[in-house]
Amino acid sequence: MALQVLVPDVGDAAEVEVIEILVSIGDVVAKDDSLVVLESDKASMEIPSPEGGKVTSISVKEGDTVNEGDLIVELEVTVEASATGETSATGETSVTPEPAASEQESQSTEAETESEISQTEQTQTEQTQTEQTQAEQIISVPDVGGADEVLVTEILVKVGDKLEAEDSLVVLESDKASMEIPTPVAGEVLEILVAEGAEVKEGDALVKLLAAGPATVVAVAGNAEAGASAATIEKETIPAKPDAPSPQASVAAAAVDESQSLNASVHAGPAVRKQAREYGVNLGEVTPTGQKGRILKEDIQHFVKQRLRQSVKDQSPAGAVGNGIPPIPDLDFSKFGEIEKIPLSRIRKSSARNLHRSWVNVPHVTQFDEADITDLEAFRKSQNAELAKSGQKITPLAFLVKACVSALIKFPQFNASIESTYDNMVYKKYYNIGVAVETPDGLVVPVIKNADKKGVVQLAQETAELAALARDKKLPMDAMQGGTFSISSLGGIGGTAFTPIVNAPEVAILGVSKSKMSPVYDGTQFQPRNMLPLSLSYDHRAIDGAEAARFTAYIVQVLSDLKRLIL
Ligand code: CAO
Repeated sequence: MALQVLVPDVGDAAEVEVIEILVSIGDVVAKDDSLVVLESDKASMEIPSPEGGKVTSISVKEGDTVNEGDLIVELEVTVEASATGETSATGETSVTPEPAASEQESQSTEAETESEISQTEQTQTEQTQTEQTQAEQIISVPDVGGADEVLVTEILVKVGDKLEAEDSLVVLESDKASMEIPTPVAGEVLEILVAEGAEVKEGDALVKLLAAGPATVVAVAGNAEAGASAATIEKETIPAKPDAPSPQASVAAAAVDESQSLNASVHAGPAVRKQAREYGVNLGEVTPTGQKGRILKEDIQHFVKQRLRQSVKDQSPAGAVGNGIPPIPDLDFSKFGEIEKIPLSRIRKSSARNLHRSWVNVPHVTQFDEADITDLEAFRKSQNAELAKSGQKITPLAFLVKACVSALIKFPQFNASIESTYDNMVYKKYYNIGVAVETPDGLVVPVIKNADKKGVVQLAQETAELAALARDKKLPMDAMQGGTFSISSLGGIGGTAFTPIVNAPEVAILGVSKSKMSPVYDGTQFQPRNMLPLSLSYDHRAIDGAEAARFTAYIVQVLSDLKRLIL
């Protein structure tokens, strides 16, 4: 049987807006499953399905304004409809949501309440006209349409706020609806008597007000007829003390932070508010994209994504730095002259992160030394002359790789890593040498695997191939992994010394600067010798200074005496 679900009586609101469609055509819904969310100025409500069935058509879309009796959804019911609302002969059903019920009733009862109020007001005014011009009044939870307990999801005021009548005080939320509770009288907020997240029921105190002007209203606490749109108030007989807030009031004022007051003007449906609570999102900080400034679920998702990205950035060494290290501010350099912004390449971002991570984690020390490579250079050049026919070439780097492997075998602590827990040193029994390569996109460090098993010519060839691949952006990922020690050679460019950064979790890196002919005293006279500057940076947590001095001195020996290199 076809069943039409219509917009119910939604209290005194003439028109309400469809803010969310919760079903799609073809969905099978159970009785009481929510179909759409409607929202008036003061309340939003989910419209439940009166019966179980299949959604065959949806006659509204998000953003539509609808009136009582408008068709929302058509269902093909699977069981005989026994509508909770009024079912017409044609199967039309008008569903009455819980808050709407209270609002509906409130229409007829508000008049009664008003007349009660004015009668009481008259009596009260007569009784107190000479004694009292202001009174403290407690605003309490009204009838919330049958819901036993509702959740205080937002407190929209803070101590000291001056309110007009009908200004919203808090947002309450039941399973099916959320509603703003307005103050029925103008006045100043003296005390907030509930906390966000509290479960409250009809009659529970929400806010203490110092009513503006004479005490005009006395209502019976827990007035079952007041409805969601009119909070109940109690008049207390305590004399007004506007200039002396209670200690509790001060505490409450301190507890109400800025973010809560930001929520005062937020428009969002119950599903959105629920999602915001689940994610711990302050709706006041979310940028709304819905109609009339309404926050949508997508806005919360966007907000959460943004915050996650920001938090990653904050922890990223390339951006702001963790560990309490203040970040370097991003200045607006255009204030001082013309600028051009070019996005960083992926390689530069990644090396920036790695270098900074190493810089802040590893206590670096650099050991300097010089190797006499006069004989080595003579040998290399003679080899290159022979290799020229085959198009191959050996640079000093291949000898340096060979010398380093030899030193790593002799000093295994340089071919190791230290555990972050400081429990163990991990000694590696393989010798994979990373070689820093300059590329147009930034620094990359391809790894010569098992360098101990390769000769100088092969090492030279492999280094050249890896460098070419790196510059062509064709290095496979695994060619940059598994390094145990690194070499950074700036010798082809120049410089006398530099302090390379350890490629953690390796514990040492050898920097190589440009060799040059220097006068070296041999005990009787100065000799012209080709001297190669070396800079060994090491992780002082893993390596002692004396070991580093020995390690570097050994490399110097090996480079200075080719016979050792062969061994
Ligand atoms: N002293 C003097 N001359 C040197 C030298 C040294 N230490 N090292 C290399 N040279 C010479 C070479 O013999 C070659 O000379 P010829 O053209 O006459 O043969 C010339 O300098 C250029 O060498 P190269 O740079 O092409 O080759 P390489 O094997 O020395 O280096 C590579 C290869 C990939 C390491 C290099 O090209 C490179 O990218 N270096 C930069 C590394 C870098 O940026 N490090 C800093 C990282 S931050 O810590």
